[in-house]
Amino acid sequence: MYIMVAGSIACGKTTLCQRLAALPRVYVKTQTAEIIGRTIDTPGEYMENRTLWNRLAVSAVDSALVLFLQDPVNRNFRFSPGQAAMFQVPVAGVITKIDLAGEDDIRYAEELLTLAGASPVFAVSSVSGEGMDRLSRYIHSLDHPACESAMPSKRKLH
Ligand SMILES: Nc1nc2c(ncn2[C@@H]2O[C@H](COP(=O)(O)OP(=O)(O)OP(=O)(O)O)[C@@H](O)[C@H]2O)c(=O)[nH]1
Ligand SMILES: [Mg+2]
Repeated sequence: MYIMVAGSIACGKTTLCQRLAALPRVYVKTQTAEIIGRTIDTPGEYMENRTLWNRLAVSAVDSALVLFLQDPVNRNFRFSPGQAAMFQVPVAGVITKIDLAGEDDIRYAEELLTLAGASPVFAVSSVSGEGMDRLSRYIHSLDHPACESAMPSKRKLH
């Protein structure tokens, strides 16, 4: 099963997908939903334009997990409160670009993702790799439910 990645334009979705797939970081503007490794990368337009939300719902059908991404530096919040409820699968949050962000930015992004209904919330940099191990462990724990103790508790920033 796939992991679908959603969030505003330029919040870091493709870069995170490349990092999770251990691919080189190459900038490409995402034009349509596409598979990168085991992720389904989506264009930011799908989240920013409500009339395209049905495309997110369709891409999520083949997914075991949805990740809501939030750029902490550009406080361009496009999720609606409780939006995670539109998906039938768990929705976790990922604060991206933490190599560029201050503590206040990161806290604010965590609040926004929590408001959108994402839990737990991770904080990563797809450039430096900071925080990627925790996110990878979480994904692994969903693949192998017996490793439940490896799962972070809810509402805690990882
Ligand atoms: N410093 C830093 N830059 C990042 C990080 N993640 C992404 N970027 C940069 O942010 C810009 C946008 O990243 P993308 O991954 O293409 O963003 P996206 O969400 O896929 O954007 P769309 O496809 O347009 O929706 C690029 O210049 C990336 O190099 C990060 O963790 N740290
Ligand atoms: Mg992209």
